[in-house]
Amino acid sequence: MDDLRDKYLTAIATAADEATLEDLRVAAVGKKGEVSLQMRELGKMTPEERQAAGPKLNALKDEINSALSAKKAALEDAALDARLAQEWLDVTLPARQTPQGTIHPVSQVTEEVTAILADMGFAVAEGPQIETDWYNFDALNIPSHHPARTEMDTFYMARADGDNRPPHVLRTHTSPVQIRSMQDHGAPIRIICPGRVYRADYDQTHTPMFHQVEGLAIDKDISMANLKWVLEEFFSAFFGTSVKTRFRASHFPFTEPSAEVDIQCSWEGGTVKVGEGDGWLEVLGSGMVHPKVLEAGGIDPAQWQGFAFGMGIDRMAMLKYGIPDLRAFFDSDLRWLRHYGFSALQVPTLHGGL
Ligand code: 2NM
Repeated sequence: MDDLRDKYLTAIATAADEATLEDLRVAAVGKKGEVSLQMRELGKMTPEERQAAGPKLNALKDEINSALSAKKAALEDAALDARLAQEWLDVTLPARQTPQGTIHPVSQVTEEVTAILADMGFAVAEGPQIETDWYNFDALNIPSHHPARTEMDTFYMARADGDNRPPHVLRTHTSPVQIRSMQDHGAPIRIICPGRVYRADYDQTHTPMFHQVEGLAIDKDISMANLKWVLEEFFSAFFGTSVKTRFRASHFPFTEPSAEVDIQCSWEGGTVKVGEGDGWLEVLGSGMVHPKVLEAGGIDPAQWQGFAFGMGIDRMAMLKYGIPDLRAFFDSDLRWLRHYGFSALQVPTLHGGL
């Protein structure tokens, strides 16, 4: 019996992990363990022999059980110590600094433009940036051979070989949102669509992603005169001074007639000032929505008519806030952002800042 005691107490003391300990428990005091088997032998003994052996076996079983639980506790302590040594954390260290950004000029100007036009009764509409070529081109009366449709100008979404479904594109203007809005809400309608648009173009004055806001007003008797009033009112509110406009005849597939709009400016010492002088700056395209475009939007051109316009937000931000280089807009340079960006307190309210 002393052999058994030495064997198990030594093995328990040197066990490396809890699995080994469990194996030892089963082998010694489990149902068919060595100590248990010896206890079963007690039944075959004489009362005298049993008097001598019984208490010793019970004591051995107790001793092994306490050695097992003591070792188990020791192994758990060691595991916890090892984990604490690994996962220590110095809570007295100074907090890591998160760089503080600002409101980007594009966001600021989008808010300003939206606030002014919303005050004139235009609702904001949004839509997908990945469009079908139907919404981006066909619905806008852009013919299938038009250069704007080529991969030179438009980003086409990748296609698996043999997939002959009509292609998807990154929208090249926000007009598809206006088609969707006409289909969803019908006429009359007054909306603006601000958002990101994409064209395969990158140089001093073009980035492959830029921002646009387009306006649309459809009713029974909307005319170019309404367009002119809205735009002059808009530019004066946006630049904070009365701004003259000049309409020049132009051509777009989605409007007829079409006009490009210039705003009054002066050019002095290399800087442009809007609302003074006798120079002109082209900032916007517009016109009366083409009957085919109304039809694509599910609106009857025999009953309804209206104007649409589109302008570049990035360009408006450069003009209003004197930002010289367009490409710096999308560099995510914190120093640039701290110089040209805005604080939350400068977000426009029509009653204050504008
Ligand atoms: C422009 C110029 C002229 C325009 C047309 C439409 C629509 F969908 F209603 F037909 N939205 N925007 C439009 C018209 C846009 O951007 C230079």
